[in-house]
Amino acid sequence: MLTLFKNIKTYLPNQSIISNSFSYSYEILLSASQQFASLVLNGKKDLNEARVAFMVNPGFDYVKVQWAIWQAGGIAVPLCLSHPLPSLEYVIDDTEAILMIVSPQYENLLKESTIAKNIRLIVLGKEEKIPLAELPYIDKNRKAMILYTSGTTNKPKGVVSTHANLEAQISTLVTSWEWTNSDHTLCVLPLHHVHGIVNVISCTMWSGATCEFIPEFSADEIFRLFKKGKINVFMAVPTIYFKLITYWESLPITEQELLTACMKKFRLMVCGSAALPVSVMEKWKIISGHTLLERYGMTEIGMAISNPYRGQRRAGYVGLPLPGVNVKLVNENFEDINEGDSGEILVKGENVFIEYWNNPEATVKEFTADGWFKTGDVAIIEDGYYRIMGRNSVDIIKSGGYKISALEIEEVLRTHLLINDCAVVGLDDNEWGELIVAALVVKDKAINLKDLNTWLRTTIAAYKTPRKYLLIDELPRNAMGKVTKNEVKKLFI
Ligand code: MCA
Ligand code: AMP
Repeated sequence: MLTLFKNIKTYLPNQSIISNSFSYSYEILLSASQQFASLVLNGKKDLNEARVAFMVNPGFDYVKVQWAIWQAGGIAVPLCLSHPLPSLEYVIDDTEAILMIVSPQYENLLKESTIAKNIRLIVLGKEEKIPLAELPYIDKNRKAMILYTSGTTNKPKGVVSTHANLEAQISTLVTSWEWTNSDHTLCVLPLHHVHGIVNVISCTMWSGATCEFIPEFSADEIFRLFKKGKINVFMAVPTIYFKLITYWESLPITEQELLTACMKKFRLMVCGSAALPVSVMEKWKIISGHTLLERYGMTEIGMAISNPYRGQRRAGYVGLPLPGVNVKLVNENFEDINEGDSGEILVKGENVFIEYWNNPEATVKEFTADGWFKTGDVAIIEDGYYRIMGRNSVDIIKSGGYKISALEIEEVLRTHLLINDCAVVGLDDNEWGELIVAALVVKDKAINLKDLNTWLRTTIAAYKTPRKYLLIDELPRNAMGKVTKNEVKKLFI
């Protein structure tokens, strides 16, 4: 992100951020972040890759804090705003964060915990003013960010990206999607994942463009801002496009026509994080006049494959490898496959993360001996375009664009006093992509499922909680005694 800070010098007067009805230039943003970096340094010369966790609302403050951490030499660890305390503490403990920065509304949630763990806490708005410090030199190969991703293990893993990784992820998108400083985008995504952090905010900042923020997803608010006629780039997950379509359909015809006219003037609309259903793509085309540009990415690699900005965007396909990203398909022995066969996607390039935090075993396991990252996603190439066919693991669920581990939910469910065993699976769903459901073998069939759900939400995020439960006597298993998740899915149909 060091190039980012160099780029900024050329567009200091441009409008960088609009949030909470205020507009900020790059000059203001940079100077506020440098001031804050001094506070973060707290007399030290360099944070030397110390982890700084932050729970900050989307907007000016978020970017200011993120840039301050980077300029002070720290590793930025953004926390999910909707996570309950145990999930937040998991990340804080795992990263061994030395500093925690929060928007005022999260102070009460985290205060006790930071005191108990002896972590310095900065509450925005209550920070002391200190003189501007000299900021350290940061090499590109230093670690910049840790994002937590759920996977085939029961605990989320910290994905460590360097400044060089992030720069590669951003620059390929800026070039391929032709970002310019006259672009104006709207950030509606959570900011503890690559989609919001890299594709939306960082590409905007790299280009000297404008990013407008809303505090949380709201179809009404998104359309209200679209109507102002400034926004020309929009990115979201399929569930959001689904929700926007439903909302648009509920509007009077005059309002629908007005919105369609506004959206037709956009330069680019992108969709990703989960498979875009062809029906959603087609409906969105009617509503907005745009053929959504679908792309494929992952926390560990940023974006790898994208439909073209200019050229054919094919429904049901994710396109071609982005410049600078090497992609290949392999069989289960990690050998190249024959043309026309499907295989696991492997990725190599400067965009690929360096390691899972504090987890060398997982790092070794997820790379081939010659350095290709194993995505676990299966694809096929048809007429030159990649099509995603599915995933290697049934234990990974994609719901609302979030990657969710069935194993993580099962582990928590099994700690409930009335549950003997369980199996969590994802069912195909038009709106959410997959809907999380759980089959339970219980000690007492009078178990109150509403209470169970409330209890679960005290430990894991609401978006990870099952939408449906089914009480069964026994889980379906194969001859080896392993639960057959495809059979579990059938029980719900
Ligand atoms: C929320 N709800 C859900 C989910 N999320 N139900 C099922 N599945 C979910 N995933 C439920 C809540 O529990 C709540 O239920 C109700 O929906 C409303 O909750 P709320 O949080 O208000 O939902 P929302 O605001 O309507 O959010 C929907 C959303 C959100 C905007 C689509 O899920 C979202 O922001 N998704 C984007 C995630 C994302 O950025 N993924 C990128 C990671 P109740 O009322 O019962 O409490 S992937 C990535 O970064 C890679 C690199 C990539 O390729 O991009
Ligand atoms: P995450 O780890 O949250 O970054 O999620 C990455 C995963 O999202 C990938 O491994 C894919 O399974 C899925 N994904 C991202 N983009 C797409 C897409 N366009 N189509 C299908 N799956 C996608």
